[in-house]
Amino acid sequence: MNPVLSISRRTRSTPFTRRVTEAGVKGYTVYNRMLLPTVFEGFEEDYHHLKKHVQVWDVACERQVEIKGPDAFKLVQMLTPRNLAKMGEDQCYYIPVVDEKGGMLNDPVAVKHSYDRWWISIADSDLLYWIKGLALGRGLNVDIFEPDVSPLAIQGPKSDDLMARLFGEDIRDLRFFRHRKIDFNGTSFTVARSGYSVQGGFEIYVDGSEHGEPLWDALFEAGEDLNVRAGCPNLIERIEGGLLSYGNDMTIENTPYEAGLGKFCKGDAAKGCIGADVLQKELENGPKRQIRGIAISGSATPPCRNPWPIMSGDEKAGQVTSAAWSPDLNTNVAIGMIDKAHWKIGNKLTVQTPDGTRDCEVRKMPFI
Ligand code: THG
Repeated sequence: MNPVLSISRRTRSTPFTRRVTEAGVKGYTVYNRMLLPTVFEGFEEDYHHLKKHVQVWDVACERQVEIKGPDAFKLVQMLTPRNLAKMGEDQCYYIPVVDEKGGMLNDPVAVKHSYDRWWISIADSDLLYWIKGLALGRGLNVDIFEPDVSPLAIQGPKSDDLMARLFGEDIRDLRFFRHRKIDFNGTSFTVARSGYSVQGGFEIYVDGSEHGEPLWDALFEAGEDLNVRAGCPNLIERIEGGLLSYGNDMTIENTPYEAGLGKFCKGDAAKGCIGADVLQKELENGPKRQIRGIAISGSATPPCRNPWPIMSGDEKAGQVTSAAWSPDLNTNVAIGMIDKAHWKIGNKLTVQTPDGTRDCEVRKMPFI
């Protein structure tokens, strides 16, 4: 028997899990202690469909940490070196979140509703506890909790068509990483043009679990002739697109500069940020290693479950943390962290995969 994931209360189901099961989900991972589908037809079938049509993704596991109260702005700025001063009330920002040593704790999307009300749409780590701890320790006047809000992503080139059918033509005008309200069955949801693919699309923040199935059903009814399918973040597509996975491609051991997120730490980087001084030093000295794309030669590699050493002769040069066969690029694409001496684009190195040593080459990210 193949290993299976035993599902219980701890591995939380989502407002969409019943529909996802009916759609024939073939694999799950656990993310923020919640089910996250990983494959439906197959990684390659899902990939081709995502690039051509439109998919509906249960990404409820991107949980929200709501921060509400007079000190909300101050607290969110303490979390990140990204400068939030000019952020509008219709904007989302991708923000590195760091600890006092500049180590990455998460890489969420911050959704600003107003100066005193924010959602932090988190990647896979227990950020709620860090935020509550900071607020308590600094005596801030805020409420911090996980609301009953579950993102549902509409991704792929036909997302605009599908969304326009349900929510009106105006939705096409929504800009990247901006959000607005849409009406559904007499309730109102926040929707943003965002999502964990580079095919374009939207994320609907479904506020109230009871709305999950009605919204899912409406999307599938409206999109039948668009070939809408249930989908999920696709390993191949997200590596090609250079989208990072917290816990895989970077951890608390890495600074945002190492993770290649330096462009989000610019400016008079957020004086209020915990770890700002350490990051300033790292900016002056430069990181010792950094995220790179890596093309790995040969036929399809196995999945990367543990980091694979990257070698320059007998010397360790870094590690690969995500890898997949790319049908469109006709090579294995990978994401890894490479030491400064070896990180130049075009450098030829080797990588120790579970089925042997392969040649590899440092590439620009995103691949596509
Ligand atoms: N959507 C929402 N919440 C999330 C994710 C999401 N939380 C968890 C996880 N994904 C966080 N990680 C990422 C990683 C990359 C991006 C978004 C969330 C992303 N990056 C673009 C890029 O790097 O090209 C754009 C960044 C920008 O320009 O601001 O979209 O997917 N709700």
